[in-house]
Amino acid sequence: MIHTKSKQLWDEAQQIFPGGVNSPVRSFKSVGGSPFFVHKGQGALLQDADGNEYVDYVLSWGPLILGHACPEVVQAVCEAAGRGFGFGAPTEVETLLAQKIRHHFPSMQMMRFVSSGTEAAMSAIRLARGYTGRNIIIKMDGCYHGHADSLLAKAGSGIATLALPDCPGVPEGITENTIVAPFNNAESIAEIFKAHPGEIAAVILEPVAGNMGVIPPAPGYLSALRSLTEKEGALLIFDEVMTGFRVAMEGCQGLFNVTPDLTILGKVIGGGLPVGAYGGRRDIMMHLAPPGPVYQAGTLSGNPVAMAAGLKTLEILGKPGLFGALTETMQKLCKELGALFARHGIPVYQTQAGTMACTFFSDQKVNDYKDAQKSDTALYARWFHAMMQEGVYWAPSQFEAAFISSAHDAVAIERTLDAAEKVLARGLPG
Ligand code: HOZ
Repeated sequence: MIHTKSKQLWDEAQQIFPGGVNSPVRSFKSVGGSPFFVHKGQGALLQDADGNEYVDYVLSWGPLILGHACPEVVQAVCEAAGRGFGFGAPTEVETLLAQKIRHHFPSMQMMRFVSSGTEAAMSAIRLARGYTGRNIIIKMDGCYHGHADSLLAKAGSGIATLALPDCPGVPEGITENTIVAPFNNAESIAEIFKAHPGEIAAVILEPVAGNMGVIPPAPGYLSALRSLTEKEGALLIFDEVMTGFRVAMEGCQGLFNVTPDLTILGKVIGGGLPVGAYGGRRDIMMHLAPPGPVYQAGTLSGNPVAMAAGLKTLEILGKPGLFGALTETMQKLCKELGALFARHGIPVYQTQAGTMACTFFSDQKVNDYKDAQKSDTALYARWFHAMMQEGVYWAPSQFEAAFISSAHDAVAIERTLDAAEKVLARGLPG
């Protein structure tokens, strides 16, 4: 593949954007090399600036569950845009999207739209602290909830010790109210509550982790967190930005039958446009301004064009049988890929949750972030580049998810498996 134009664009981008990008992972820093620049997307395919075509399993990091430029969604966006791009005033489409979401997430009795998952997570944390009058938040190692200061924290020296900043620029005073625990370890959460009685405002997690690769919850883990938080008077917050309408139409809370107090959504609910949301029990949400004292605002919140994209996406996604078919396609792809890796003697540990999946280049089970970090990231990088050269775009990091769309038809799947066979038959020499 030739990437002449992309390399020229890359040189220009690096002059004006730190690392050449507006968000880190797309820089290819995790896998080496330099990124191609996208010219357009259509269905399951991306076309780069040099005209190269790829079957896309990133799908803008999950939102495009109907594929790129889905005609019905494009039409809904154009119609909305033709009525104005935004007003800073209420519009009916906001209510329609919220009602559609609540149909699938009944725990979200009330909700608030914002413009990103980060904004939704930081707002939910503030609301949990305001509602409980407590300060400490427990998050899980390897779970990502956006880049709000209090959530950019790494584990302290012991299980119940307060967290340390995970990057410069985050004052210790901020992360002193965050405790980081291992994912899939309910005993550690019990220990933290025991060490901090009456101080924990909330436990926040991705119920299926998607930002350390895809790691499902261990049996009973989510229900144990539900029991612990209920007993201790803390809120349980499910960050379903990635898993919402990706692992199931009812998210993890429906799939695993564990109801959180607050839920954070994003990605699919915006249909590819910038939308985040947080919501939950009415008695909690009514603590938000204007009815309550907890402040949160956003000029572009509930943007009608973005709302239209999300509403049309969920209307189509909710058609009988569609989500199940998508899940089956992902299952088939994972099974076939697993057989290819086995046939070529490459140990991998595969995970799947609905329409998202991950192939850890590891010869052992991956149950938490420490396990995930034992993966052979150099081998993953060689797989990534070899597949890209064959016209398949996988996530440019071992610690991300692969996503599928309704546009990933049999042709796209066969192209993917043919590419994998070629790549693995050639080997992935170090
Ligand atoms: N954390 C994002 C996906 N889960 C990566 C976005 C980016 O850096 O491009």
